[in-house]
Amino acid sequence: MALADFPHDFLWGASTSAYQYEGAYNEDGKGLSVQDVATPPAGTANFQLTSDGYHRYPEDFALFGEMGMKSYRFSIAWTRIFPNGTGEVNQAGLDYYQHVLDELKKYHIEPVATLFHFDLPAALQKQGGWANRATIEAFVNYAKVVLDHFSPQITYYQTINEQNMLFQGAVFAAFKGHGTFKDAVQANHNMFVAAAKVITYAHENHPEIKIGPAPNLVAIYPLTARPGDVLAANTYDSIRNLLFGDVTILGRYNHVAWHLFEQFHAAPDLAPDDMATIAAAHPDLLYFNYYNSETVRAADSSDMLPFKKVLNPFINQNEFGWDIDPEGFRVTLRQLYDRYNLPMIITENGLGAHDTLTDDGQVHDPYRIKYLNDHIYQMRLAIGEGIPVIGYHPWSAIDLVSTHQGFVKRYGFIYVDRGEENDSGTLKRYKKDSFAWYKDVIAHNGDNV
Ligand code: BGP
Repeated sequence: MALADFPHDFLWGASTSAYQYEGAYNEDGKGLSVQDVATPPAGTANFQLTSDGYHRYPEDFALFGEMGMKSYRFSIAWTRIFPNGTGEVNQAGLDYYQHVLDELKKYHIEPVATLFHFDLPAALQKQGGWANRATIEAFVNYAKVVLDHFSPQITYYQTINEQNMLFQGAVFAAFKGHGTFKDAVQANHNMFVAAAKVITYAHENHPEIKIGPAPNLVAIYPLTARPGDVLAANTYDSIRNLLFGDVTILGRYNHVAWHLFEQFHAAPDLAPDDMATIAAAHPDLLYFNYYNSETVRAADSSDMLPFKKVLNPFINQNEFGWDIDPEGFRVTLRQLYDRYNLPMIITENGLGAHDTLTDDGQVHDPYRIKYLNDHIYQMRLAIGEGIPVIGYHPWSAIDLVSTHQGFVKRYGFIYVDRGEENDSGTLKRYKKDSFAWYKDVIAHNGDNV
């Protein structure tokens, strides 16, 4: 079978997020986010300086332009716009992102913006965070300001990055005694309502906008063909993956997830209009992040949940223990298109590794090239099957601080010298081997993969 061509206007991009890339955590009126006040794991970098993108984006975007990037997926820091989450707009924050857009325009790079990427204003967290319904209105208010201010400059928006990972984090925290399962479910529900309101507002006021959620989605396999393992995989898929597309796109909770919440006496409290609000919002696109697949077996009596995550004996892991599964990417693309029938943009996909800068300023990262190449190949096969993937944004455009494992877990096409984990280093930028490779892929519109 001949390989399909990528669409001529395919968005070959790359991705970052504000709190991981910008630094300048307290400059120009920015308020503190939950990331700024969190204690990072011992010995790993915090989010105060990161790649210093706040000051160095012109230099970085010139490199993005050199790579030929067609689009750039980044996030807007809520705390730059509303330092405390609500209240007065911080004009300097809006101005900063205007400069970002102006600079991208120089290189004809399409902005793909996330409204909320893990960086809730700390002031809102103090009042209960997403479990407090007041956060819904705060988010909608912030999003309206952003959408109105930057329209029509930004077409592609995601509402919430990896809501499902936020939910999973809250569930695991609850099982360790921090908060309750019910709070986690309620916070998750409130995010659904907030995102729905923003989607509807965008459509009513800025019809050019293409907006949707950005969950982290994976292929889920049963460890064996034993029916109990298959059932466990089915349950896990419903709650870990499908719940997020189902509520946001289909406008309903799937039964498996809802039943599980009820079993734990944790079904969310619904305000009278909530489900109508959710059902009224129709995302234009499904954006999603794909890194790996996951494998589960049936739970035994000591397990809290009706599935247990296990290693897949047929799949290699990266040095941080994440499964590497390009075919799982195609499984996921097929499953999502079957269920939701929406065009898709990949907002993250990538390999975290310890890279080495050689004395002559090179970074040889064949492992990253292989990972990305294999995933792009599967995406190309999926497009050949008629699945409408319209953009791809590897994580990450440039090195930045990992969510949990510091600066040494690098993902970028561009190496940033941060010295040792907790030094600022020189912050000098170096092109990795993967930079030239991705430049070539883009120049050939993917027909060399
Ligand atoms: C996703 C997040 C990103 C990024 C990425 C890699 O979950 O959306 O913000 O951090 O994963 O994960 P990590 O940094 O933990 O390796």
